[in-house]
Amino acid sequence: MQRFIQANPYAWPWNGKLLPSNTALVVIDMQIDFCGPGGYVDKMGYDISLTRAPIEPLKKLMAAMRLAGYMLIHTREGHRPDLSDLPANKRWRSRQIGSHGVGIGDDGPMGRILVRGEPGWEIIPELSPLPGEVVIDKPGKGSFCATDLELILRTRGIENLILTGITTDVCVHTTMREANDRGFECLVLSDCTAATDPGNHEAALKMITMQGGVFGAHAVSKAVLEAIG
Ligand code: C5J
Repeated sequence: MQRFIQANPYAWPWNGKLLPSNTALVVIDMQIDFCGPGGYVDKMGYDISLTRAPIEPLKKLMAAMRLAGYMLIHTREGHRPDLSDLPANKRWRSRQIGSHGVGIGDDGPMGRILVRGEPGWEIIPELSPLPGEVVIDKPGKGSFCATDLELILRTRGIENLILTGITTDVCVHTTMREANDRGFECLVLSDCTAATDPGNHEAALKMITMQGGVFGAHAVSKAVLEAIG
């Protein structure tokens, strides 16, 4: 039996093979540094109400997908405490914006920004991973670069990825592009993602729909709940 999620520009996944055994929910970078007070995004002066918007829909979706037996994968962007995996240009650029030139690796109200083990680097408590769920620590924007994500997905027989989290235009898009080039079928959920700029969020979604779905498709979480319910 085929099963699809109503999505744009096509009913997803392409082949109707939507199963708990071949589909994973990926929750990208729902960390205090990106959506909590005193975190990196807050320090840069962006509005964290935007990056917090996905929290409630994600809570509902994660609960439903766990209940239905789907695999959940969480990611965290962050660097080693000695910053040996932080490219100098990434650090320099991160200091060009926001108050007092504080950037990645520097001290902030939530500890050192985007450094592993610091309070700001933690996933927000509302969306904490459950024991046994996969957590990927990534030094970059994409979730495949310098991680074992692809090995885990292939080992578990995952073909379809439902992508959520923040930010739509940066880490979600980079992960989607990396996944798409590796042959994974990607769906981005518009209400479970957000950007620090609403125009970028909309543009990032629109890009997915070009060329018949050049990177996959996008949908709202209600469509996923209906399909798996
Ligand atoms: C950014 C992310 N925007 N998680 N990281 O620097 O999108």
